[in-house]
Amino acid sequence: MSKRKAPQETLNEGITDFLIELANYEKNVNRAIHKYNAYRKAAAVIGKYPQKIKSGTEAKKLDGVGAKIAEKIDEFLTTGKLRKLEKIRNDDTSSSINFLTRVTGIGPAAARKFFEEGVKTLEGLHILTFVHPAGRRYFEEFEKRIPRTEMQQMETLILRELKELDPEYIGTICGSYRRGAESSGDIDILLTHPLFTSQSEKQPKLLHSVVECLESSGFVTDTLSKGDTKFMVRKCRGVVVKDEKEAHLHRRIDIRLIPKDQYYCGVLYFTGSDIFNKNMRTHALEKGFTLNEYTIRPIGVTGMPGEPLLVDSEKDIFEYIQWKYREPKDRSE
Ligand code: DCP
Ligand code: MG
Repeated sequence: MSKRKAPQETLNEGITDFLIELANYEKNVNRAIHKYNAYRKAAAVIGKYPQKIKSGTEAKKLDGVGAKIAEKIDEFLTTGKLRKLEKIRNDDTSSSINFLTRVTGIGPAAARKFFEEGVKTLEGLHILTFVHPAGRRYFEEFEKRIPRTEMQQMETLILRELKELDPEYIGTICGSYRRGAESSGDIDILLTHPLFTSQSEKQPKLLHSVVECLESSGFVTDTLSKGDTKFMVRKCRGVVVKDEKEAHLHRRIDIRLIPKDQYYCGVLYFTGSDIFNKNMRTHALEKGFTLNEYTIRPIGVTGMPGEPLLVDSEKDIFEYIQWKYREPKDRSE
């Protein structure tokens, strides 16, 4: 998963940018996840709105834009800025914590702890040995979006390596790329293999051999963590890019090995978007199911979730909850 949501290029870019900045502030500095969700949701609907918004009242007609956000939109449209944001940007605590959360490996809680211990800058971070060196070394490179053409090349390269290693592997590049985005923050790869199910023994070797293969071909240069299902590696050498400067950039690759029977719940979840996932989970609950990144389970009369249902495709999940199937490109919210 990438650390930052990049600003979307739309008609209402100015508005969606400030909403996303406010969302990140609420998440990283205040740890106010509901406010974060509200800003993200508003940014998503406004991002999809086909006209240039001229007033808060106009925006308020959209589902997800309330009175307070409408007021901010008015302020932004009339003055070209937002006092609240100016204040946040000038505040030492907020800007330092926000900054620290941009480093791979540092979440909001750790960022606050570092800040309280006096670490405010990347320089300060260099003395912290427990932040993974790659998270610091490639800090700036990881903030650069990956163009779709490069994503496509990496997809081809990775799927080819998988096939050569063992044709039984199934791999999907999820995330914003699968939703058709013109650029992505990272590469989210989900892997499975028929030998690995939630009932079988763990198969860490299935993941390790893929990573080793990508390492030995020089594609992957650093590995962030070697757990048995979660995994982070990166690099983009061996990829032809338009801009020479981009040929040397390191990219974040997030690889996860998932049991075969949970694969499609995983693919659905990691395809996102996060807002779409939330809406789908809410709909599932209304229909009496609990859905997460691993399983879909019916909720019984006692209110307890039952056994996971059999899932053999994303479509199965939509069918269980009686929701019309949506192609990945239509899953922004
Ligand atoms: N996800 C989620 N809730 C979260 C984090 C992630 O539902 N809190 C899911 C939906 C995301 C997917 O995981 O689409 C991948 O996470 P990313 O952060 O990589 O998001 P994207 O791939 O959508 O965007 P980007 O292009 O910035 O990587
Ligand atoms: Mg991503």
